[in-house]
This record gives sequence, C-alpha cells and structure tokens, in this order.
Amino acid sequence: MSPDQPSLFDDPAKENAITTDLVKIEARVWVLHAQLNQANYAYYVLDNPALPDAEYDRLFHELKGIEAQHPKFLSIDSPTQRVGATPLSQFEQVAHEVPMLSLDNAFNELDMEDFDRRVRERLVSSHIIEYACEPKLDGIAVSLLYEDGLLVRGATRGDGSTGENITQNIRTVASIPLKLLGDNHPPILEVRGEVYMPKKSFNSLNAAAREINEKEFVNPRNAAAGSLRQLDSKVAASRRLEFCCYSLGRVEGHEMPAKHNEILDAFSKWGFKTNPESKVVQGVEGCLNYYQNLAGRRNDLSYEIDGIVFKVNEISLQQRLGFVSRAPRWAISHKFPAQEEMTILEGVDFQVGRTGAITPVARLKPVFVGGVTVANATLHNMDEIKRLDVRIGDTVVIHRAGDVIPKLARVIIEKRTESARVIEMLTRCPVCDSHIERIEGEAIARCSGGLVCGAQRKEAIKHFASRKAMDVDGLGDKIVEQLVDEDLINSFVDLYSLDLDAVANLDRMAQKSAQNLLQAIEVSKKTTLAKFLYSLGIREVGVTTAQNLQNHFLSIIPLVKADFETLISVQDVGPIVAQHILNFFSEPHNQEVIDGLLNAGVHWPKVEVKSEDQLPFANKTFVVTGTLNLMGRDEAKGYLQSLGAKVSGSVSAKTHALVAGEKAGSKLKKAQDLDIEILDEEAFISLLAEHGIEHEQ
Ligand code: 5U1
Repeated sequence: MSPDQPSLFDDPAKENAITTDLVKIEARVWVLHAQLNQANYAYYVLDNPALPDAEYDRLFHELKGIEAQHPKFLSIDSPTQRVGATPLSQFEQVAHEVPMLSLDNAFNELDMEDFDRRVRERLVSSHIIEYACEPKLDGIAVSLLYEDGLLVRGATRGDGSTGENITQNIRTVASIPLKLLGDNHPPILEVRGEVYMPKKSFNSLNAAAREINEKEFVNPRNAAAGSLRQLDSKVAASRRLEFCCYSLGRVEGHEMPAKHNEILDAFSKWGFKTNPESKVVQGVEGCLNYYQNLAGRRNDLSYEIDGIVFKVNEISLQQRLGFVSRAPRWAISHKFPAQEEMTILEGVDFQVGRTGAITPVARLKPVFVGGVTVANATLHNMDEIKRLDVRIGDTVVIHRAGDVIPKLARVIIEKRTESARVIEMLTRCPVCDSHIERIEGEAIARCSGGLVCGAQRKEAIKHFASRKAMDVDGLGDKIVEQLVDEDLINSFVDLYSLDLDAVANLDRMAQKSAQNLLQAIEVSKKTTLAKFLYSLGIREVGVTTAQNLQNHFLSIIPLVKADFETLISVQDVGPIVAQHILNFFSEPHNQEVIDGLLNAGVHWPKVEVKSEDQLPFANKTFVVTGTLNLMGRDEAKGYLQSLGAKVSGSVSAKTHALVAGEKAGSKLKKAQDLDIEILDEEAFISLLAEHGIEHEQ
C-alpha cells in the first residue's frame, strides 16, 4: 500500500475517508457502465455509433482498472465481461421450460395460400388475417434468460426441449444486452432469436484463415455455430457475431402486448436488436408481395437469409391456433430457392479467352440451384483447383446466389470414390498447341499464341464487334466463329474487306443477310475514339478507361506516343494499366492493325477540348447502381465522365446524384436516407439528352 493511500489502522477518521472514496468509485463504476452500455447499444443495435473508438477504449480501460483494483465492483453485467471467460470442459444441459419450436416450410405460392387457408379455416374466419413478416436469418437459434433485467443464461435450441448452456459465449455477443434497458421489464423474461455472422465478418474471418492456410468455414451459419460451440469463450469473443430477436419464451410478472409486432417493439425498448425489415401486412397477398420484394434484395442484405417467416400477428389468435408436432400452426417459413446443391463433377474443359487466359470450366451433372439449372461452373484457375482439392468424379457443392455466375464451392470429400481423377493442367493450348505460360506471381496461365491462336482471334473479333466497341450489328458469335474457322478473317482489318459471296456461303446466311452484314460493317466505320480504343482489346482497358483516355489525349497520335509518366497521369490509370497500354502500342503487329483500320476508313469526329464550364458535371460525383436495361453500367459511367463527372463506387454526403437501375439495394437506401437526388434510367437518359448525349439503344 502506498503511503498516501488511506489505511484503516492508523486513524479512525480515515475510515470515513475510505468509505467516501469507495462511494465515489462505485458511483464512477455505474457511470462507466451506463456510458459503455449506451455506446455498445448505439453501435451494435442501432448501427449508429455514439462515441469515437478512442473514447470508448479510454472508458473501457478505466473500468477494467477499477475492477482490477476493487474486485467487489466487478459485476456479472459489466461491459468488460464480454471478452471471454475461463474455458469450459463441456457445456451443461439446459431444459427449455417453454419448448423452442421449429417452423413448417412453404416452397411456393401455393403452399403459402394453403397455409393462409388452413389458418382461416381453423379460426372459422373469413376475415383477412394480419401477418407479421421477418427475414429468416441463417444463423443459430438461441434462448436468452433475464432475471430482474440481468442476463443469467444463454442456451442453444438443441432438440427444442433441451439445449446447451452457452452463457459464456453469449455474453461476448455485443448486441445482446447484459442488462435490459429501462426498468419496465418483466422480472423473468426469455427472449429468443438468432445469433448470426454478418457476411462481412464471415468474409474477413475466412480471408484470415486462408492467409495462414487454415480450413475455411463453409458458410456464415457454420461459422456462427462453430463460434458458439467453443468451450473457450475468448474464441467466440474474437468473432463478430450479432443477435436479432424474434420471439418471446418464458415471461413472468408482466403483461406483454397483444400483437407480435408490439412485442418486438418492447424488445427494442429493452435494448435488443430487432430486424428493421420486419413489417405487418394484410393477408396472403401481402405476404407474397413482401416475399418478392425481399427476394429481390436478398443479396444486398449484410447477412444471409434463407427465407421469410410469416406469423399471425394477433397473439390471441396464435393461442387459438396452437401447434402440431413442435411447429406452430400460426407461423410458416417461406423458403428461398436453395443457393447450394450437390452434384457430380463430370469433367473439366479448358477455355481460351481473348487475352489467352486459360480458364478451367467444370462440366457438371446438371443440377437445379438458385432457381436455374446449372451444367457448368468456372473453376477460375489451377490455384483454385488446388485450393478446392477437386477431382473429376467428385461430389461437389454448387453455389449460385442471385444472378452471380455459379461457382463450385467445395468438395464433399467423404463421397470421393477410388475412381476420382486428378485434374492435370495443360502445358499446350488446346486450340493452337502453343505453349502455355504462367508469369510468376500471376494466378492465370495464358496461351502464348496471341492472334495465331484461333480461340484468341475469335474472342478478340467478338469483342471488337460488340455493342460497346465497334457495334457491328448482326455480327454474332456464331458468324465470327465461322469466319475465323474458314480463314476469312485473321485480324480486325479483314472484316472491312470481306467478300459478299464468301459471307453468303456461311451456314445460315444468304445473299440478303450477307448484304445486311456488310452494310453493318460499313456503318461501324463511323465511331468515336473511345469506342475504337475499347474495341482494340488492350488488357485492362474497359469502357471507362477508354473514355478517360479519349478525354485526356483527344486524338490517337499523342496516345500512341505517350510515355509511362503521361499515361499514369490519366484519370484512373494506374501503373499496371499504363504498362499494358505501352506494351500494346509498342507491338508492331498492333501498329499495323491500327493503321489498317484507319486506312480501311474507320474514323471518328474530332474530340473537342472542353473547358470546365463546358463540362456540366465538373466537380460533381455520381454513383451508378442496380441493373440498367438500356445500357450497361460502364456505358453510363462513360457518359458521365465525358460530361466531367467523377463516378464513385459508394454513396456519401458528397454524392451529387445516384443513377439507380432496377434492383438497386443498399446504395439506393443510403441515398434516400441522405436525401440525395435519385435518377431512374429514364430520367438519366433525359439528363444525358439535355447535355447533348443521345443514347442509342
Ligand atoms: N425471423 C424468425 N425466424 N424464426 C425462427 N422468426 C422466427 N420464429 C421462429 C423460428 C424458429 O419460431 C417462432 C415461430 C416461435
């Protein structure tokens, strides 16, 4: 004890001093509890941080210091008690006094209509039923027991009657109140809901596992379950889990509201997170609309959901309906189409892309997943094959979320048979037999054949003729393939000297269609510098970069002559892109192609130098989101940039306007919240027209 600390033994007057000090310390402890709890609640439940991180850390350490010095002030509900406790040797069993029910499923509209009909028949009611709707989170169902407002127990669902006591892990979940807010709560309250891992936390957890060559979690639900089943709660504390409540278990000594949505409101008041997407609707029609709306936004949510839960909202009606074999008659889960299914990998083909990239493609036994039949899935590159440890003949899991390209997610190793064959990487191009090279540090192997390779030539010409490039109407993939196979074109230049009869002799072509095609090729000669640059297929030069190059150089000669320093001074051109551009223009073959095209008559209007006041969107930032039906997002960005706008990937208070296509998700919501101007596609096209840009469809 230090000399200036009071000691009871030397002076009775000091006793009073100690008591006074302890009272002050205790008061400070309560203040710190309140401040930290409030900050946690604002951060994890309201998603609206109230304190800067540094201030939170300071208060937290002050409280930890007091608790270390005065253990009697360390209480079970202290905000410091979320960091994990002494590891357990096993979980205790917990009996659920009110059984934790499971849900019946509906897989289509008919099932939903049947459910609604059954509800009305049982209630002998012809009235429209009010339903509470909530997303069904893909996590782990848990029960939280509060006595006099303090969290005393957290348990898994288990078999519905008996679960496991996971209180130590539950305490580490920041959005679970250790102490209920306010004082008007039941003396005994059991809240039920889902512990889940948001997609972002899941991705960073797996990225960290990959870094150290550890096994990754299969999906956020497994990651959440794995975290909650840790005997060492410090592991759970290190995982960013969240909790969202959805129903009431035991309640004693308190009158609860008469409707489900009002119960959720009460939970919110007591400090719980409820789902902001929750809504009350009328009748089965309301349910189906809610389902459609959320299904469209499913991939934009920050957490995984696997369906929608619909509950009869009136508690008295729920009680009249009761339940049957552990599932309530008053609730149903309308499932989304499964995003993962099992199938067999029947083979692997190697595709050669425009830049020679060799991509292994999985040929699958067709499987219905995410609402479509999938027979192929990209395997990206050989590193991915190695990482997945996949062999031909394996049973594999295919994942397809929304409109995203299906991917082979993992192998079910337990189902591997002796006949499974290792996938060998090719050493020579399957199309032109050139060597396959792999530059050190790059994941992608490439055919070294360049335009000697028929596959690269075909892809390059398809790209050249595509809508955003030279826009040759009617020059589809099948015709390009024939033109290359028949040796009618070797480079882009040959397109402009095609022989009418030779074209008319191609499969499914005739004199008239050949004439139309040659006419379209002729029309394509009139283009813009940006489209021309894009059509050349320079690596990493997309529509936007091509537009930036046009804006910067105004004509092709200074671009062709530009050095590295000049190139990296162009908006959004970094060292890698600059190097690709330099390489492209220094290649004699490419110079010949450019000369050939210009000599064949390809031309574009002179690009006018625009002063700041001629660039109506100079210093304005736009964001483009969602699906645009009449143009690609890149095209929209290119138009905006040509008017001087900066195009950003995220909405902030500095955003001037959001161009929102169909199925716009979180960016649209954020723009609405920030009161930012929102342009749908029609309004955007009108805006372009006002500034002299006519978008041709
Ligand atoms: N959102 C939500 N998920 N979920 C799961 N609500 C909900 N309700 C459930 C379950 C098992 O059960 C109640 C109907 C008791």
